Amino acid sequence: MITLALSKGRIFEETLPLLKAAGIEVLEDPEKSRKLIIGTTKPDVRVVLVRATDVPTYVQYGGADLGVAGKDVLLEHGGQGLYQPLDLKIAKCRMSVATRDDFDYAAAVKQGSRIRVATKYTSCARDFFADKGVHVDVIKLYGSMELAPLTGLADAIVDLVSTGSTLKANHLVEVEEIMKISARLVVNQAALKTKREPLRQIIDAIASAIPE
Ligand code: PRT
Ligand code: MG
Repeated sequence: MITLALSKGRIFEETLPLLKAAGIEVLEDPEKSRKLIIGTTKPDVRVVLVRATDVPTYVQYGGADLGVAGKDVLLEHGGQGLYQPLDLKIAKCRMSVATRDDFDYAAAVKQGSRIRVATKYTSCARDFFADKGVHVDVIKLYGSMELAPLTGLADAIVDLVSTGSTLKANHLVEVEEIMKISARLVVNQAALKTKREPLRQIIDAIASAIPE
């Protein structure tokens, strides 16, 4: 049995065409069913539905043989025990610094002021500002980051941006891009040895279906 960990929402939706190319179709719609384990048209392949941030953990400890996770999630997890053979080029966005539109970020950086940064991505944020030589106090949040600059909790946030409409709706502006983000295929390193052939087949078929 091969177990693939996916998260509901955009990762699931955008992985479906890649699986189809590998001859794998899921037998249930996770938005309609409450099941957490879904069968596929390949009797020896099943999908488990987990939180996006739990995908690397499932694969690391062998709860799943492979999974799909955003680069943002993988960087925060650290990637231990994971083989990352493919950039799937799906669920694309960017990780950026954003502030209130009346906050002078460039001046704060130039003056060497301490900047308070609220984010779910504490590790990425610390690395980014350390590389720039900017002093920051990083505040860990689990969601609704946009609220932090509006309430005075923080001067800036580090969050994912795709269309920019969430920032705009909250009178925030993107002041610096940290990195481009897309989802990766991750594979348990031990499974890669014990289930070599079936995993190789799936990885190769998915590789040939990655969008440009
Ligand atoms: O939502 P939930 O709390 O269940 O979990 P999650 O947010 O971890 O999962 P999900 O499905 O929302 O995101 C899974 C992965 O999709 C992330 O890890 C990213 O790699 C990727 N991805 C791609 C995104 C976005 N685009 C994205 N736009 N993840 C989140 N967003 C959010 C962003 O955080 C912000 O709140 O969308 C909002 C911004 O979108 P725009 O279009 O308004 O700019
Ligand atoms: Mg989300």
